[in-house]
This record gives sequence, C-alpha cells and structure tokens, in this order.
Amino acid sequence: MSSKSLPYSMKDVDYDNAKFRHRSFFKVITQTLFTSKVRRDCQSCSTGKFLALVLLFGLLYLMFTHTSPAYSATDRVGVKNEENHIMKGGSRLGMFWRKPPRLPPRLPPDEKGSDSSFSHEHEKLNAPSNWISRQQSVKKAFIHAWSGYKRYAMGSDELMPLSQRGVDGLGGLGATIVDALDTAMIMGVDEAVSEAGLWIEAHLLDRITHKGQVNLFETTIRVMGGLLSAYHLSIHEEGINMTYTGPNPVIYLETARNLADRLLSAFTSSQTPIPFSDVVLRDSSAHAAPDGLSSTSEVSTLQLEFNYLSAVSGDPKYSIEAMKVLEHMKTLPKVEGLVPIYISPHTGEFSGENIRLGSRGDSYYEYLLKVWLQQGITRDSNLTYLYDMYQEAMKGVRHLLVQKSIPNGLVFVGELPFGSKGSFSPKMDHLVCFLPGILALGATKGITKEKAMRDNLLNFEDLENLKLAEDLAKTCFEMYSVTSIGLAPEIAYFHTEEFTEGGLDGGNKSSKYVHDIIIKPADRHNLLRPETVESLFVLFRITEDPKYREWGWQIFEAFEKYTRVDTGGYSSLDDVTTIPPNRRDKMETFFLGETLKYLYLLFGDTSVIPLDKFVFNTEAHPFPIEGTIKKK
Ligand code: DMJ
Repeated sequence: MSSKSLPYSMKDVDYDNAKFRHRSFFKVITQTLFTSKVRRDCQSCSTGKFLALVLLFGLLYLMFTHTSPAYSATDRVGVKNEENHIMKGGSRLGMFWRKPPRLPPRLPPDEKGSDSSFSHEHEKLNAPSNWISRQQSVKKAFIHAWSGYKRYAMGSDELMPLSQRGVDGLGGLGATIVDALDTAMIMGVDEAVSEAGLWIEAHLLDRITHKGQVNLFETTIRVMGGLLSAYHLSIHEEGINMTYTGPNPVIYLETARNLADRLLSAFTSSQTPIPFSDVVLRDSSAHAAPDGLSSTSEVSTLQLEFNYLSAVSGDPKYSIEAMKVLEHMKTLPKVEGLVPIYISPHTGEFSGENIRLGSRGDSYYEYLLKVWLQQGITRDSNLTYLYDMYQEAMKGVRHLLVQKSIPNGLVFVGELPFGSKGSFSPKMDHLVCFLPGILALGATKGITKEKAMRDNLLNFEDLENLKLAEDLAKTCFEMYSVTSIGLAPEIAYFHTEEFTEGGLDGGNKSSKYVHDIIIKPADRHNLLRPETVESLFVLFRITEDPKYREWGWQIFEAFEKYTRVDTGGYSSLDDVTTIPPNRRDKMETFFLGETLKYLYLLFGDTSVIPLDKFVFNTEAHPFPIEGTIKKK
C-alpha cells in the first residue's frame, strides 16, 4: 500500500463534487416557480396566465435539456464515472451558466492511483505472483553471472566476460567469490553457495598469507564483509531460502579474523588514528597511498565490519582500532557537518576543501548512521555523537548541496570543489544515489513510514529527510530514464540558472527530463553499479510505495538487454547514450554482491533481512543489529 500522500486532499475533491453536483433543470424551474418571489409576482395573475407561464417554461426546458448526442457518445477515456455523470446530465443552457468542475490535477504516470483502469493494471502488476516471477528473473541473472565467472575466471577477482578470462584488480583474493556468497545464500542458489564455500575453504587462507598489496577499504568491505555476513547467514535462520551446503561456517569467521589481523597494521602503524590506505598482506606492513593521503570515505567505512568481528570473536581490539577513526573525526572542523574528501594519516587532518557525497566522500555519511544503528536497542549512548554528526551533515547537505534543475525541477545533490566559499558545481556522481536510501533509513530507523507515523516517531528533521529521499530517488531513476539505453551514466550534471551546456543529453528524447540532465562524453560509462537500486530497495521497504519496485524492474530489464553476455556474465558499458553501447569487458564484483542482491530483495518478501534487524555494509553484506546477535 502506498503511504505517499496525495497531491491534493480528498477533502478538496469532495468539496468540488458537492459544489457541482447536478440538479435537474426541471427541479430548478419548479423550485423557482414555487419560491416566494414568483409566487408573490403572480399572486395577481389569472389561472390562465399562470398556466401559460408554466407551458412556456416547460418548452424552454425541453429545448435546453436535450442532451447533445455528440457529447453523450463520447464517454471520454480516462474520465472518472463521477465526472461523466456530471457532464452528461448537464444541458446546453446548463453549459452556459455552469462552470465545468475543477478536476484533480493530472498526475504523472508514477503517481497515478485513483483511475480505475490504471488501478486495475496496477493491481495486476502488484499481484504477488508478478513480483515472485520478477524475483526469479533476478535469480536467473545471478546464476548467469555466476556461471560465467565460474567457467572463465574462478579464483580471479573479476570476470572479463568478453575475453572470457579472469583479472585480479583487487589484490587476488577471489573477490567475486566472497562478494557473491551471501547473495547466493539469500537467493537460495545452493550450488553457488557450496562452490563458493568450498573455494574459500580450500584457497582463501593461502591467498591471504601469500598475497601482496591490497587496499584496506576494498578488502574490508568486500572480502571481510562478505565472509562475516556469510558466517552469520549460515548459522542463523533469517527467513532465507537456503539449505546450507557449504563448509563449516567457522571457516568464514577464522578466515575473516586472519585477514583482519593483517589489515589491523594499517591502523597500528599510523601515528594518528587515521589508518594508511594499503596493506601488504604477506608481511602485514602498511603504507600510505603515493600522495600520502587517504580517502575520507575509505577510513570511515571499516567500522561495521571490525565491530561485528569483535562481537562474534569476543576480541575487542578490532572494534577499538576502527572506532578511533570516527572518534577522531568527531573532533575535526567541518563545514556544516560536511567534510573534505581527503585526510592525511600523517597529520590526522583533512586535506583540501573538496566536498562531495560522490567518490571518496560517500560512505563517510553512510557509516555515521549505520554504525550508530548497528548498536540496536542496547545502543551505547557513547555513540550518540555519530547520529548527531549524521544529522548535522544532512542539514548541511540540504542547506549547501541541494538544488533543483531547470526546466523541470529535478532535485539533485551537487558539489563544493573549493569549499563553502567557492562556487557550487551541479555535478552528481551515480555514487551519490546511495543517499536516498540512507536518508529514508535515518528517518524511520528501518521501520515502515506508516508505522513510524502511527507511533508518532518522526520529527521535523526526519520528515524533511524523508521528503528529500523521495525526491532524490526520483532523480536517480531519471538519470537512467534519460539515456538511450535506460541505464545511468557514471556522472551527471544538471542544468541550473547558472550552469548550462547544450548538446550533451542522454539521448532519450522522449524523456521529460532530457534537458535537465547533461552527460559529458567522459562520464558516459556504466559500471553495473548498485546505488540506485539499493535506494529503491530501502525506499520500497520504508514507504511501501510500489513505484519503487516498478522503477527497479525497468532498470533490471535494461541491464538484461544491454549488459548480458550470452556466453556468461554481464559487462560494464562504455557509453549509455548510444545503441548498441560498446561493452567494457569487466563484470565488477559488486554486480553480484550488491546490484542483483538489492534487486532480488526489492521484488521479494519484505520479511527477509528486515531493515530494523540488519544493517547492510556499504557492499550490501548484511550484519545483524547488536542485540540480535546470538553468540554460538
Ligand atoms: C561498492 O564497492 C561500494 O558500494 C562502495 O561503497 C562504493 N562503490 C561500490 C559500488 O558502486
């Protein structure tokens, strides 16, 4: 059921209908004849004169009340019955003196709900069987992606589906296997669960012991995150559809722990609470990136994973090291809660002034909220500072970064490349599309909007954030719709009063927003990223508005049409504005870890991985909210 408020109040509609309710002309005449004035005027009239007057009015009535055949034959398609009744019952004379009724405003297709033919279609689309079959299509896509990877790249980080081989872009830990494992568990693809599990049991520890340099953030969110979530899901019943067929789940925990012990050196070798960005696994040495800086999002997107490892292993050292980063960040100066995208592990200070919620900034804001949520009902009040930082940052986003495009008013989040005193850039990375989901989650803390409203749990800020979440989700969806192939570019710019650039649209001339969104040649690629479908999933769970499912389905269909490689796997694309798009020959691990998982959950039973009992790490690996962790 949609909890979205209607664009006009039902009270207004009733009022309008009452105002224009049909009274027959005959009734008008007779009532008039017998009202005091006429009767008074005719008191002196003879009976004959009176009858002549009645006759005259009768003739006039017949002349004017004859319904126009042309009009009555046109039962306008899409006009509500009630409205037809009003119009058909009207007379020519009536048409002169009666204003047409004020109709409710026309709704865009995504907001229609009261039209009967639409409702019928709508009901059909929303029938549980329809969504079950769509969910099965996503499962089939996952099997196709996995089988391509297995056939050509098993053990490599990623599949190159066109060259039909593997590539190690993430340090050589078989990243696709670990990233995909919990998706396979959630979908009940038992064969993939056992193949991935057996590979991890046989090879991963060996890889971890012998491999060279890896990125702390990528390895934590994908590999450690994947292992820990697989550990949890394989020992707990979460309504997922799986007969667990993998190795002893303790293997996942032990492997994650071995990896974390090595990654810890990034924290412990730094002079400040800010970790280095890279670790050499075989000797547990840590190194700063070549320019000496770490990304703000990277150092602040490790805590869910390290906290959970501490909780299940009973060793607090992981959590202690990771949480020092956020405690330190609390003390640093910010711009209305917003932070620059670089930070130095040497000085512990932010570097530069570039503020954005896209690359290098994004998941800083995500983890402020999620690390606080992870504590659950037993929430440690010492962590309230995280929620406060999150709230302040979202206020800052609303104040400094949100603008509307022209001509059609899409709400977007831009950037401040030179800080708050510099000029605003109307650039929005696809990565920013994680934000609608976070804003909605932060507003209701994972329960439905309806329940939150019923229990009076939403304050002004929550409602503002929820509204922004819905507006931004629409913009993210339109970033897909404006392109020739229905898939979003990596980066979009928005037309504003100050910023305009012609000739660089997405190619779909029938989109209402084709002139609002600019896509520059260098930004036209699509990497199969998850952020938009992630937000659609969260917004559907929270608002229960079926339009988010519909949007997700449109996106899934475009992935199927343009990125599926027949011999196995899916491919990133070079250019979303041309048909057919050139393919990039890479299937990112997050397509299996995130994109397909969120689509599957979007179309499925809302009791699976409920948002008030789980937090998803930034790579879509679900962890139980503290208090729901049952130690084994
Ligand atoms: C993922 O690895 C994570 O979601 C990360 O936080 C940002 N980028 C990719 C997916 O786009």
